Amino acid sequence: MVGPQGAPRGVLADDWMTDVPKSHPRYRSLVLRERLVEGFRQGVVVPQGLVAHGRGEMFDYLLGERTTKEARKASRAAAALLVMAERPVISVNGNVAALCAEEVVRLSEAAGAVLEVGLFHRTDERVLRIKEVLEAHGAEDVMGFLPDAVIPGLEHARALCAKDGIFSADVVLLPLEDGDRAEALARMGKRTIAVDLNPLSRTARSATVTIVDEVTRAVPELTSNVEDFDEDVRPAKLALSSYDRDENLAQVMAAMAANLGQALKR
Ligand code: PTJ
Repeated sequence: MVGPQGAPRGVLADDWMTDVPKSHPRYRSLVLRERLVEGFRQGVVVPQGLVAHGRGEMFDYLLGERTTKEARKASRAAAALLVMAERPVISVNGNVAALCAEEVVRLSEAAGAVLEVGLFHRTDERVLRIKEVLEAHGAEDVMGFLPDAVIPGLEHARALCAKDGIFSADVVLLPLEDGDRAEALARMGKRTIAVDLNPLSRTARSATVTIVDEVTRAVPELTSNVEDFDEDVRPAKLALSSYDRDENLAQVMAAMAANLGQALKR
């Protein structure tokens, strides 16, 4: 396979990037794809990340590509976990860095959370690039480059973590993940927040709080909820106690099924 400029296999030529006109009915969705392709060109996103995004897009389509009331409720509960946490950490992978680095840095500032790069397809070069992307948006002290701890019970590279980061966190935000780390962190007694468009995924079903929403919508919503709770823990506690993960996931699936049902009637 060669690119349009005769680029060799695996190397994307400049004009693989497409200028998406704002008038395009699928503008937002196409812009997110462009961000991922750019992230891939820069060595931030792995090819598997492009596939993972496609899976997410499918579920987002069923959701109507909007933040549902269920996602808003989960986001309030997640914000509650973050404001009540002593040592919150946000784990950042390649897709998240490419899609919403700026928003993630803002969330870390609002929540007083550490940012740690945690990769499934880990190389030192990628960790460094993602760290640089976050730093370009103002992040400081990004962890993950020199891991000095291991999450017990995980056999892949995502077990590697920072002792002062994920290893000693009490609450960990895990956007776009596969489930075994969420389960392993739960075994360590940590509370976890997943952002995952797939309500059936293992992560969605094992996190303490799961926000079923597209990550570029979910992260700013979470930041504004954290800012809203500020220091007052009473409404935060209420948001957490009135949230039931499995009930919330069931409602999300019902909303997806209803959207499909509507489409069948047309
Ligand atoms: O950067 P790395 O090396 O850590 O690798 C990142 C990927 C995403 C490749 C890795 O974590 C992976 O393989 O993840 P999975 O197992 O494919 O899970 C990703 C989940 O995120 C799936 O359930 C998708 O539906 C969901 N997802 C994909 N894109 C989005 C999303 N959820 C929210 N917003 C999205 N944009």
